[in-house]
Amino acid sequence: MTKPHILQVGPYPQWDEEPLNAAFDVHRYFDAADKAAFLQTVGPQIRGIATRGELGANRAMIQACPKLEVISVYGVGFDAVDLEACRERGIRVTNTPDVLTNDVADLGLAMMLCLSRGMIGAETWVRDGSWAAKGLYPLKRRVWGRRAGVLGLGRIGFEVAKRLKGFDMQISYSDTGPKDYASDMTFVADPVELASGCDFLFVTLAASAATRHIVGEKVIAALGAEGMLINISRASNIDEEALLSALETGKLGSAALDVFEGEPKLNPRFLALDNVLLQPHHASGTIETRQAMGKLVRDNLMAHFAGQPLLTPVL
Ligand code: 8YV
Repeated sequence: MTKPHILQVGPYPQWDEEPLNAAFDVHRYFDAADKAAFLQTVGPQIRGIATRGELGANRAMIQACPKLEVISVYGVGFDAVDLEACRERGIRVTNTPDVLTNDVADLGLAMMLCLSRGMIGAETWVRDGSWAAKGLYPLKRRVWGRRAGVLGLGRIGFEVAKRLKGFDMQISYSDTGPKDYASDMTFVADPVELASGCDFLFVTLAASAATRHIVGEKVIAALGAEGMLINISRASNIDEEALLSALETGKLGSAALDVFEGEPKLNPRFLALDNVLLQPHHASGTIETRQAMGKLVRDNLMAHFAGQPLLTPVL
């Protein structure tokens, strides 16, 4: 029996490549020198797309595949998939929620601790001889017992809040409405008010056109010169120009960022700042989690082509 033709938009670890190629006839979009020509050639036979959260599938790619039935996203964020284009043709969409939730929350907490306690600088202080030459490392700021805000109390935001409780922090959150599973936290409807009442603001909400720049100049100013912004969602949730300006002028104390506009080519202004922690979009980047994500991508595709229910449908 012929294997379904799949367009693979971005690279996966080798442990995913083998089973994906065993189950499907895979066409590697990311290897093509002329991607438009490649799509024109292979698009007519493509029945499924295997993509990554940050790569998605835009309308042009979807339209180049007239037989497309399903898009499987390696990641929980599906904001880079043109859902409207999928709805118009009844194309199914899946993602990989839950399997990555805890890793992403773990890295969010690690970023807060690492930046607040100055761990990157402290490592250099030891390695470059400063400790011996200059003495004690400069004092930094504590985390435990201070105030944390979570913007978006979905799967990842809830796990972040759960971890924050372990630091005896005062936790508030903002979402579309109060959550019955968060009775021990304070609901704050307005993100500006949320930011004004916390020292650490976690941005954890799913990105969409509705959330674009939800963290703008007013939220950033409300977080203020003593505040830290931690973004483990999508860059589009933050007005990056306002963020950079506030970090450069000291209107915002610091930021720990795992995602950037134009990544991996982030704005060079970030590289000149000493009040940021920069991470390469790897909040879910552990062997265990990425193996689970890759399997879920394949299992969704195989379920679709076997006429079985999708495991984690978005659309
Ligand atoms: C993924 C992410 O690891 O889950 C998402 O949406 O952005 C990351 O956690 C990434 O999409 C993999 O390419």
